Amino acid sequence: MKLSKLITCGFVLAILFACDNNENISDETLIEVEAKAPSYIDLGSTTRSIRVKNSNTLLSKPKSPNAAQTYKVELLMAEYITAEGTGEMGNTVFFKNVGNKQLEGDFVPGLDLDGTTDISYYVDDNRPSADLAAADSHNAIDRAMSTWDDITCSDLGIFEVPYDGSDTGFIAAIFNPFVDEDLGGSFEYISDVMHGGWLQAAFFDLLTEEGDGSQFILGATFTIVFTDNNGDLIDLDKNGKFDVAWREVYYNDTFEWKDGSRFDVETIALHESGHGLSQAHFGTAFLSGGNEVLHFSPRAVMNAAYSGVQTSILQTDNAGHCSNWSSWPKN
Ligand SMILES: [Ca+2]
Ligand SMILES: [Ca+2]
Ligand SMILES: [Zn+2]
Repeated sequence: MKLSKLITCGFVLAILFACDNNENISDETLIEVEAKAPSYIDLGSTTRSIRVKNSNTLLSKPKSPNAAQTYKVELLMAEYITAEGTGEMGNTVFFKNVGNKQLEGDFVPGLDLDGTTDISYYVDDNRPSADLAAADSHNAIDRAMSTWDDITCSDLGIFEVPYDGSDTGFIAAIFNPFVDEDLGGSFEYISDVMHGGWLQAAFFDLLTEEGDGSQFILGATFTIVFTDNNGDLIDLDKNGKFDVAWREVYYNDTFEWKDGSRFDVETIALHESGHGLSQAHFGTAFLSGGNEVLHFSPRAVMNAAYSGVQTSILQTDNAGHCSNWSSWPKN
């Protein structure tokens, strides 16, 4: 090994492993991959009025207990995770031109469309992957939601809205005019975190400026936020984050999905549900010479690329979750 390479390796490995012996990649040059700046995709106006029953929020009081309330919402952003061998790293895409104010979103107590500060989720079995029975994917997503619910610093009371066969997906409905196939969907609120199922390449291609997103995006979580009558986004609790109405998760059926091995549904569902619960990507990525494989330091569920089956929460995931949720619903 040349001295220069030795120095480079030693330096990078010192960051990565604090000089631990690492037999697997110690002989490779690791190059830090800089996170890309968020991109902006123009889908035109995504603002829609939605009608929600049984919701009593700070924005709308029902005249009678069961009266439907009207809210204005729109698509703010998406975060996507990539397959590890593609050399591409996950990124954030904005659909609302917010200039330099690229703020993220967060749930607000008192703006609960399901009428409770507990976190509801739904799994739409209408869009299964080509590779697994809908029940197997559904169970994997249930396990992922339970894993987040089991974190002891928070009390989210995560509960499932039972699948009822209805045509769900605000995001699917928003993207429908831009693709040839019918994505289904409806401009409706179903739950705080909605797992909308598996979609084809054309949908994921729309998530990158180059139109090639389906080649490396495994899954994406979309943040839908409240907007006022002027079309301005709301930050009712003034915490510097746009107020989230709900989030939707979609999985890329271009890849082969598995239950327990690459690409593992529970692993990606755990990552996407982390976004569903307002966590951003975490960890510095390194590319090892020659094989386009990304390594992360520290390893976390919220790393921006898939790097093997990971169905438990790691330290930084736990810390990020707790800083966001430990005082919920008192913010
Ligand atoms: Ca809720
Ligand atoms: Ca806010
Ligand atoms: Zn992600």
